[in-house]
Amino acid sequence: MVTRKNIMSLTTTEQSRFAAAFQRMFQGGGTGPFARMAGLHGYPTYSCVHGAENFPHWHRVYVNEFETLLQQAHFELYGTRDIGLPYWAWDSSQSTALPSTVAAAFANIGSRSSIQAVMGSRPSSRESSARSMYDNGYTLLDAGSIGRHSSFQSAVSNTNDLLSRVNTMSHQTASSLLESPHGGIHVACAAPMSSIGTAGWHPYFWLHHCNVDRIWEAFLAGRQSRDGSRGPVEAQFRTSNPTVYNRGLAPFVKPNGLAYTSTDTFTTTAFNYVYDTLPVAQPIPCADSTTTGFTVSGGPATCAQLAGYCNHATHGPGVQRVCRRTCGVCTSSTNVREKQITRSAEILITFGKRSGCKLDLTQPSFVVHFFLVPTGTAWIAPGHTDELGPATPYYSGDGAFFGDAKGDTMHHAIFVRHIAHFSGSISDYEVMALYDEGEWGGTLLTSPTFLQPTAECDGAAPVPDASWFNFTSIN
Ligand SMILES: [Cu+2]
Repeated sequence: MVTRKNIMSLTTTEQSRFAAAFQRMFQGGGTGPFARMAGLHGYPTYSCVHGAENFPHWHRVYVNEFETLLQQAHFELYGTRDIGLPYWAWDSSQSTALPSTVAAAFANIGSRSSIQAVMGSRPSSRESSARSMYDNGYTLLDAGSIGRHSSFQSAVSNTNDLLSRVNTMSHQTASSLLESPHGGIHVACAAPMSSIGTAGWHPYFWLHHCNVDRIWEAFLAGRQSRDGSRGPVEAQFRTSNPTVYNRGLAPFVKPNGLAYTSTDTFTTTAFNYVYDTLPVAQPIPCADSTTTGFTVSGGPATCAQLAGYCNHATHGPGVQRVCRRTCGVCTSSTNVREKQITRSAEILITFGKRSGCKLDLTQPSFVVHFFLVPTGTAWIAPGHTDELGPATPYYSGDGAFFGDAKGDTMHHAIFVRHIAHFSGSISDYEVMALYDEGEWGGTLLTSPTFLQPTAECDGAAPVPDASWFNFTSIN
């Protein structure tokens, strides 16, 4: 049994051994362990499961297969398989950084020569995101940039909502509420993490999905503590969605040669690992004062110190946007984010259409930002993602669509989900949406011109209207 640990809590020796074993997986290029695992998610094999209730189950097996190969590499180097895949605890504060040893090991993975060596051959023009990764390589975003992305902040907030009700949530709700912030983290990490086809080739993918699995484990443990065992939560999946429950988690097979199905995945000990700790719901911290990007009197500016600058008439819109984004949420002494809308009721806003003109996974990733505007109120749409934050009037957060420019055309009806807090009755509000293409610093569009034509739309691009938004009470 191995223990999966927070990557920030690894000892110096554990850090360097993980980094060395991870790098060793790149040996063998296009047929080596890393390429075999990365290629299973999207390009070139597209085996991943998204938008279905067995999303956590398929990824649990997938991440464990990667861990097994990591253990093999560790064995070749150190003569022991005693290493668990570390997780990136993006759900809690101060967790978007990596230890310097690991960061150094990851630094050159995206360089053009490195990515071309591990991919082995150039993707066809049909695979536009994979080809772009091969031709250009990529730069890993630093932790601060990822942490400031609105999708990251919404993912943390929505995951906290999930964690606050792990004992009572149904299997289906938990699965879909986990997938949505999971996609937000993908989008916040930018290309190639933001495309289904290329995400597996990004080193953060493995640490991210380890944490997604850990959050799922917190849900299973929460239901177990209420129900006395994991039987009832599994029975809920089996009886309400038998087709998906019984579906093989291809291409993975058990040691006995039979296909894994969801029933094999309800404990981690069956896969020979445990987590050091499981996440619990916690208050959302304000942006760290050191990440405001400003200095006052030679030191990092706190939000309280910045307030005077933010309101200064001579500072341009760029400064003011950053101020609103990083500091609009601070209360000076407690450093705790204030919810703009009273937390008296919560709903799930679902964006997407189940029939007719709809999205599919060939759609590139994007973000939908939701505003709950009291009916009859004049509303001026913000023009830039920098203007978005909990202090933006009527802003309730966002949901990320994690798709791909090209690739699997078999799956459909992927939905963006967002939990909104509001007071009164939802019928007193109008939901407004703005769209952006998901990269840091984007222009906000009132109409998503980047949506791709789909067959269901008779070859036209879908145009979302009010019928694309659904509300479900989750109280
Ligand atoms: Cu993912």
